[in-house]
Amino acid sequence: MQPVYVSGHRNPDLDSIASAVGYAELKSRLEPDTQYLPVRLGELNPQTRWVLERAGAQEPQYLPHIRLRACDLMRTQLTCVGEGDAVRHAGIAIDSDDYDLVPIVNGEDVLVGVVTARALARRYVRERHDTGVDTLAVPCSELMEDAEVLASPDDLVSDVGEQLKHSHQGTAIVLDEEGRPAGLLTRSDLVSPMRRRVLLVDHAEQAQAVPGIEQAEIVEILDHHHIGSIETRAPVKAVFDPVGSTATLVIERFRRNGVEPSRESALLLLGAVLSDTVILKSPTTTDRDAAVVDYLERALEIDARDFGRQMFEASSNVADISAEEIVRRDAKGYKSASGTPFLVAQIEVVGRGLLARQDELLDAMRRERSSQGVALYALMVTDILDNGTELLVAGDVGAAARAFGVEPANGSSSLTLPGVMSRKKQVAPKLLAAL
Ligand SMILES: [Mn+2]
Repeated sequence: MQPVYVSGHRNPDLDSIASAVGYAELKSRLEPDTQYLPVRLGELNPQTRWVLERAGAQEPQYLPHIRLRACDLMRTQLTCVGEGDAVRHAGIAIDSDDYDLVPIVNGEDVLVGVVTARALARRYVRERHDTGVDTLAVPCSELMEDAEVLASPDDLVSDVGEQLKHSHQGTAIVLDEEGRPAGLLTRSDLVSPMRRRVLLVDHAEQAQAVPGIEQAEIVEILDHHHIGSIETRAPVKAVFDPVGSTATLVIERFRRNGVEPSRESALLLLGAVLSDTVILKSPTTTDRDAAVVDYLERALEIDARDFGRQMFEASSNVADISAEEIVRRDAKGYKSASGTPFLVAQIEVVGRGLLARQDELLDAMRRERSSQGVALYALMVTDILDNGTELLVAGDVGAAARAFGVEPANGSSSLTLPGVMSRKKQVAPKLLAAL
């Protein structure tokens, strides 16, 4: 039986990975006859890697696509016959396996050709007729021909089918890396092929889903976003429940079923709730997210807020990134009402660690300001946990200070702006009006 892949969205975040791992664990425990396999659709972000490491959990397997592959459909019950064996053995194999051909292999079990039922019949009839001699004792190598359609286990069934259409043999031989037959695919296998199965967590948008989703069978959707563009052929259980994270829904289902998550999954899921809700502070947070965090805090015997803060600190670590890159990588250009060009960059941090590099950052900003020919270059150092921004300014600090109605500390090039988080809504408009 093929597994059910449990998949979050592309460019996976922690919630997508943790929910896939956690929900696959729960489903496997509830339905032991089905294998639920968590997968990832891309590289893990630093936050996810940090939590996986803390939890001692495995990185989920990478799933490049969910289109049907030769290995999903091929028949693995097959008899191969040695090239030196008598043709009689090929006949027996064809008869017992009910294929139209039999793979012929050398001493290393590597495919060297095929003997087809048609060739066998033709030869037998002709020689009986001509000579009255039973020819079934000659070696297979005498009757052998080249295999017309060869495939690798990962080849797409649609591609193999296309080749089979134009082949007389009507059967594809799937070879492993060493060239040994691993399975067979016949034309009749392609008539109404099965689909690979997937359970979607944390998304329901076709463009965010695993490539080939339109060919797959979606068995369930568990999500906390808006209802997206996914289409299904059959009715499926689909949940779109607006809580702070999909991990919240996963933990609620563990509890409802009286199942305790493993320690690894519990820590991953806790990280995911804290990540999506910015430690229960984002406006999307609900009481149910808080209840799940309470439960996990007790189950894991850890301080969730402290864990969350460490998680954000570890993943917002920019110590290794140069000042040039920090001031450049998320910079947006503007022109004020009076025609003054300026740039505002932003970096999200946790804690005040980055501000120790203030002089270095300001030097880089001054260089950028002159090379880009702007009047003012600002960098928002935004603390996502403390809900505030330290605005570093290269240019007329006094003018920027007046725009926000604050006083810069004596001789300082930085403004403290509590509650300011949004460049678009809280910073750019003020500078656009004031400069
Ligand atoms: Mn999410």
